[in-house]
Amino acid sequence: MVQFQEVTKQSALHPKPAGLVLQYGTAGFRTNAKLLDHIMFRMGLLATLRSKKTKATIGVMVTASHNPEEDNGVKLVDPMGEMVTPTWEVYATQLANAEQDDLLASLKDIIEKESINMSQEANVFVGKDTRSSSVSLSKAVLDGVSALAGHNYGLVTTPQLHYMVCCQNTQGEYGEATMKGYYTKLSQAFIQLTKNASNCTDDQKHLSVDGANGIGALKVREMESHLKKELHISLFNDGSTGKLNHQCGADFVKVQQKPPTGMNSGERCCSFDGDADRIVYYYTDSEGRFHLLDGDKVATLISTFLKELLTQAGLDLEMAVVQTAYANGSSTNYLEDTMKVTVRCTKTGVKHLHHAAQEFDIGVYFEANGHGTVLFSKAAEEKIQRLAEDSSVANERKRAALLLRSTIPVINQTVGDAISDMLLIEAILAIKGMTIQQWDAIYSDLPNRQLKVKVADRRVIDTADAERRAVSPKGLQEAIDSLVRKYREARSFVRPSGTEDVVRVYAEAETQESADSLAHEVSLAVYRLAGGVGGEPEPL
Ligand code: G16
Repeated sequence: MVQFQEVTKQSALHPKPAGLVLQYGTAGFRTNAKLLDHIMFRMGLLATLRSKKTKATIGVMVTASHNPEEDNGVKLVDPMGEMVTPTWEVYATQLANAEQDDLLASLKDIIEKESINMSQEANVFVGKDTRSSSVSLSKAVLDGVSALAGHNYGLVTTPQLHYMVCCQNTQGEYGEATMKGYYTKLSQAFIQLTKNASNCTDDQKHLSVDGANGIGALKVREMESHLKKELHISLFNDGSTGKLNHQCGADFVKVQQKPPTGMNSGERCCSFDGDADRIVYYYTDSEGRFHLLDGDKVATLISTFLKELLTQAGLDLEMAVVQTAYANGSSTNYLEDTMKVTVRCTKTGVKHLHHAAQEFDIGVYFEANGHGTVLFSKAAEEKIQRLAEDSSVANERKRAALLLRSTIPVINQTVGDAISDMLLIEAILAIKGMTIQQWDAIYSDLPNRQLKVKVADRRVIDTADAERRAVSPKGLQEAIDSLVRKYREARSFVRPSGTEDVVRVYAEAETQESADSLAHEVSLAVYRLAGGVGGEPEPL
């Protein structure tokens, strides 16, 4: 077949280094950019097959998000803007690891297993972040789809690409599949929603944003003009001088628990990550103490706001908050015990949280690292709409229903989106007349610490119970259990990262000293029992 001849010809220009094996991880393939050319080409092929199979537009985003500048990566986006379905993650790994001579056979195998009609048209949207390697790597993706009609969006945030795919596949029902469409939808919804905030001063409308020297900085600048001064943004780490994610960005702020460089963090601030799908907030108080409001605090703020409105509207809709093992214990307790909200825990990776959130009328999902959004079921949206239009309901109920209805379009429901989350948070704070200090005071985080341990092969660690328990290597979980028993209000777990070649260690306890010491002791246990390399972890 002509198509296969073209694949053979093109793939010779994107050869696979013999013996290299890579896995479709937490958020796609991710490693040093130099190893990814053949992967990109092959993901272009796979996205084309997925498009033919689903008869819909598929997205390919070239980014390594929070990873350092020299890394890159790629993830596939399914028709409704969600992460690609797990069966196709398996195909992605299969195709990525087929040796050069076996590529065609591997491709044909997928076509056969999925009964793909190769004469079906395909459409693939491709986007990239600001990494220097993204230019040639996104070209490699396009080579993979070149025989077919691809649409290259060029520089976009990851959630913008998810949004475009969903708009395209809903024939515009979700929005217009252009950058202008994205800015217009979100900004108009934000302006409409914040009309419900009374007496908002200019100071309260001001926010400092750390763009992580990445794509989010470019895009927040573009968004600003659409906001009609309803939000005044001071942008830092805009990419003009600094390096991507270096000493800045949401991952740095969350893990280091300190403000990014180049920013005065005295007031309300937020940080995006390298592809703008995560957001964390923070401020430094008058005594110089840094306060982080991470994804758990964001989930609490949003779910409190929604729950209050549901109660006022008298709407019987089931709302849940979905978290991962990284969620601070205080947040889970607050949500369950004080707010009486259903809480679910899933494995790390927004794809897992997203699916769990879909099981509820309203699913608020956030990873502690600031990655998350809110999902409304179709039925929930319709109920809210009906109530908002019902002229017979009393004033308070009506106001709540109208507020709920205005909240929905501010949210990018396809995936976590730093720009959309920022607008939602800003609107909620304005409507509730709440300062960042009051938001922070909803509950107090248990002190915590995250560390990374280098091991020869991180796959030796296997976990269960939403990654809260290690089932291998032998003896590791017992070691963690006995270390945890030494501290008050303590908890710890370890898991292999799906985006970096490390094992992640999380610990929380009553005091920061205890959390630090527990994290260090657990790191040592990982190092000793799971084949650590590069020297034993030092105490903090
Ligand atoms: C990706 C995923 C997130 C995950 C993070 C870290 O984020 O989308 O869901 O929390 O990686 O994953 P891991 O601990 O497995 O390395 P991003 O922002 O880097 O795309």
